[in-house]
Amino acid sequence: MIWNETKECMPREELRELQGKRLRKLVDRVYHNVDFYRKKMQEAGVDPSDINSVDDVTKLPFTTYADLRDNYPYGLLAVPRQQIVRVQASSGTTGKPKVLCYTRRDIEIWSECVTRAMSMAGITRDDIIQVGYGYGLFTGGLGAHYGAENLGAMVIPMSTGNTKKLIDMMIDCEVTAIACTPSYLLHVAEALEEQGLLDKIKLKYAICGAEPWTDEMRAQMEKRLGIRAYDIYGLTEIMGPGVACDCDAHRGLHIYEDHFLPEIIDPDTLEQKKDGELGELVITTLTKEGMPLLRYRTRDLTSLEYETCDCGRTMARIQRFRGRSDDMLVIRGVNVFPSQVEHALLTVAGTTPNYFITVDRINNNDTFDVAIEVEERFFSDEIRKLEKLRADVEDAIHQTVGIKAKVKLVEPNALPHSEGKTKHVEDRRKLS
Ligand code: DLL
Repeated sequence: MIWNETKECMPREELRELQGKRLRKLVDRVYHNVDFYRKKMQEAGVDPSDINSVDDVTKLPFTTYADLRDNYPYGLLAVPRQQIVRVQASSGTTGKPKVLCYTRRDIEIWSECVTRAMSMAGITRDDIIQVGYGYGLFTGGLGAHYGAENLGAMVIPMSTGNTKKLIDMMIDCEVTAIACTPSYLLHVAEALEEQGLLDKIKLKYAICGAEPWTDEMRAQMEKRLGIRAYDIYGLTEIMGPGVACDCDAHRGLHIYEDHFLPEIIDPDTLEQKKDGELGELVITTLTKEGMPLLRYRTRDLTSLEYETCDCGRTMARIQRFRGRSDDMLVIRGVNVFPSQVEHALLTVAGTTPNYFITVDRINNNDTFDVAIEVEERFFSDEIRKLEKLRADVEDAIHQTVGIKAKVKLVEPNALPHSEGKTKHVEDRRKLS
């Protein structure tokens, strides 16, 4: 079903006009209300009156994740603080999270985008949907929740961390749809198989995202669970889940272009790429009130296709993600920067900054291993001390990053060293 046909199937010329109108208003708003943007535009020699259509977007300055961090927490607000009704956040490269502030209208638009995504997946008000994304600062839980309620479906706010309860309620409450990370859904499928409960579930749809996944994973979950699975994309900085979602045609994720203006750029030259060419996805938030962003560099590498889809939607389609242009890892749906791990290690006495992270996907679960060189003396000490150090390091990483790593302590010089840039990460997951 198409939730908002007028918008989702709008002829492209009309859409471009709408985008142009919204872009003009947005630029005017940020220029007059956000010091950061006024300064940036002045430095770039652009005045709001220079923006007359979507094509003029290239005149505008980019916004990066570092800009958000430097203006933490309220520096980029475009409305008085009193108009903000919600804050969400996600982890950053250092201790400070990226914080996003929403007005009531922002929450309404976010909910509608998630509702559009759920409708695209075939979910209706008759469905019973379990939300298995984390509730809290992470946008997954509350984002999916509000979208499902807006649709009129019945929502079970499971959050994460209790698979047994999720399975019990899935069966008892006759759950028909689930929203969670793809790797977690495969974990649930395994648990159902092991317990011989597959024929007790009524599940029909899954809407999965927050981490990269593949067509093979989709095929597996569809076959094992007897469902249809859809991909949902989003990021905290822009809004949360529901920036884009794939339809039955599975030809890419439709981005809701009436709210988000996408571009693909070359991450080195910052020049716009042509339709269909691979590059970094950049998004301008056309309608956001609380913390609108001009040309936000997502760091996600992909391409855009514009021709009308078999489903009738005219909105551009984001193609398979090919990774990121920075060093951020998404492990079990959580954003992890190697610098955060380094940060955590430095808080534990006896460790050195020589570490190596290995990420893999085994039985559809992400593994997160950290090897770290520690001072020689620990190896001549009692085992108990070494074990205590290992537990302290695991604890420090968990506190900083939010997920558990398996830590291995190694002797000085056991890890590869280089004279140039030291490689700290190996991601063995085959996702593209
Ligand atoms: O992961 C929002 C979200 C929640 C999306 C639930 C979908 C479902 P962040 O924690 O800020 O927000 O992480 C955003 O995760 O830049 C991508 O690198 C990655 N990502 C998110 N969805 C997908 C997806 C949420 N469907 C970062 N496919 C993004 C591939 C994804 N990568």
